Amino acid sequence: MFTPSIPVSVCHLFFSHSALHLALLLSSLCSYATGEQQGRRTKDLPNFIVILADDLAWNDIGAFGNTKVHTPNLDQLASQGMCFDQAFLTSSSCSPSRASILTGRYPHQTGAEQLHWPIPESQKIFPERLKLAGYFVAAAGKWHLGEAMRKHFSMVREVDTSGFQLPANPGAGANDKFAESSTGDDRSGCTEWVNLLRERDPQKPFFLWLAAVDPHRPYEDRISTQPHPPEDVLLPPYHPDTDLVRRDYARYYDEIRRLDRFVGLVLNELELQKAADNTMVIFLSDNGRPFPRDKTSLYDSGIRTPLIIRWPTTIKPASRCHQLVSAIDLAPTILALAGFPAGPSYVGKSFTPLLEGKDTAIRDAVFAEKNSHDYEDRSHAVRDKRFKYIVNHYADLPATPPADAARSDTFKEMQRLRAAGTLPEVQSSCFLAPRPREELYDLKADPHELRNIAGLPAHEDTLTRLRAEYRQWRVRTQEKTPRLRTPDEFDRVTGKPTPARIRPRWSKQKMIEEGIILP
Ligand SMILES: [Ca+2]
Repeated sequence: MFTPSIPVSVCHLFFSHSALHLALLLSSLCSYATGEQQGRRTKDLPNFIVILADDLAWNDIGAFGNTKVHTPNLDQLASQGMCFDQAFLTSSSCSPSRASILTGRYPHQTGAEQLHWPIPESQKIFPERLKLAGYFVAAAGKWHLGEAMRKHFSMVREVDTSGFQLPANPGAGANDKFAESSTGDDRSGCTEWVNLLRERDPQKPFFLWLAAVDPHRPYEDRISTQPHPPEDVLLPPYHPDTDLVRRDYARYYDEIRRLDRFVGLVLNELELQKAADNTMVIFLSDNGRPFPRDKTSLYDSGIRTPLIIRWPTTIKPASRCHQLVSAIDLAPTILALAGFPAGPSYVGKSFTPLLEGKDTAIRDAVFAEKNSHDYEDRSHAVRDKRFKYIVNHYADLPATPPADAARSDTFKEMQRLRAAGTLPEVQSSCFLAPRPREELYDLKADPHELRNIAGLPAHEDTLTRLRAEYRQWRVRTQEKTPRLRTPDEFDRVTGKPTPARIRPRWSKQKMIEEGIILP
C-alpha cells in the first residue's frame, strides 16, 4: 500500500497561500499515514475530469464570444464555473501540448517536443501520482501520448485514429491517401466518455482524461441535423471571405457542436451519479483552430485556450479570471488540490488562489514554443497581458500551415487567389519567406497580431524587456539550439508526403540514433 508523505515544511508552505478549506484538506492529508486511514480519507478527495478538445480556437465557443457556433453545454459549464480569459498553451501542436500539460513542463523539457514524439518513460506525469495515491485514473478518446505512459492509467479506451491522426501505413510517403477507418460519432473520440464514468471504481476518487478528436480535420459533411449556415460563420481578417472558406468553417463549427453534445452527456452523467459537487471539471483545447496562421502558430489563435473550470464547492458560478495562466500550471494545481506538493520536475505554478476568486497575479508572462510539426520550424514566444514577442529562428522558411490545414479548402483558396495576384497582404503571411526574425504585437490594439511593431522606436523598451524575459527563460529551462534541422514530412505546396515521412513516427531517441537529427 502506498503511503503518501508530505514533509512538515511543505505543509507550512501550502498553508501560507491557501484558503481555509484547502488548509483543512491538506492538514488532514499531511497527518494521515496508514492504509486504513487512507482508505477512509480518499473518499473525501476531489475528483477531476479533464475534457480536452482537439484543435479548437479559444474564441470559437459561445462562452468566449462566438455567438454563431452552437455550444449550449459548454456555455452552461461556463455559467456554473470560471472562464479563464488569459489561459495559454505552451505549444500549438497536438502531442507536444498534451505532453506539456501532463508533465507540467515546457515541450523542450519533455523529450516530446515534436509532433508524434512519444513521451519518454523517464518523464513524470501527474496522473501517475494520483494513481499511486489511490485514484481511479482513466483515459478515453485520443491518446497520442506514447506507449510508456499507458501504465500510469488504470484504463485506456483509445479511439482508432489510424486513418488520419497517426497513419499506420509503413514506408516513406508511399501514397497520399488518408483512409478513414470510422465515420460519424465514432470519429469524435467522445463515445466512450460516459461509459468510463459509469465503469469507474465507485470506491475511489477519480481522474478522467477525456480527449476528443473533434474538431480536428478531416471533416465529414452532414454530421449534424442542424448544420451551421456558411453565411453565419465569423471570419478573421487573415482568411479570404469566399464560399469555399465559409463552408470549411461551417464544417469546423459542426464538429464543435458535436463535441459540445458529448460534454453535455458527461455533465448529465455526473448529475445522475450525484458526483457533480465534488468533481472539478476542466475544459480546454490542445491547440488552436486547424486553419492557416492558426494551428501551430504562436499567435493567440494558436496558443490561447478556452479554459473553463467548474468546481461547485469552491468556484463562484459565472466568474471570469483575467490573470495569466499557462497549461503547465494545471499539473501543480491539480496535485495541490489532491494534497500533493508538485515535485521539482513540475515547472508551472499552482493557481488555486484564482479558483477561490482572488485576483492576484500567478505569473507575469507565459511562454510558448513551435517545433517541427509536419514542416520544420523553430520559434518561441513570450506573452504578457498586453504584448507578445516572437522570435523565428528559421526565418528563411515560410510559416507553412500544418499539413491538414495545408490540404484544406481554405488554404486552397488562399493559393488560388495568390496565383491570381488578388490575395491581400494581410492574408499572405503564410507564404512569406524570408519572414521577420522578430515580431512584436500590441494585443490590446491589434488582437489578430497583424501589425508587427518590433521595429518601431516607440516600442523599443517593450522589445528590450521581452527579449530579456525570453533569454532568461531559455537559460532557466535549458532550451538549446538543435545542431540539425528536421526534414519536412510533407510538401509545402501540395501537402503530399515526402520520403522523410515514416509511420509510426520514430521517437526523438530513435531519430538521434539514426542520425536524422542531432541533440
Ligand atoms: Ca490538436
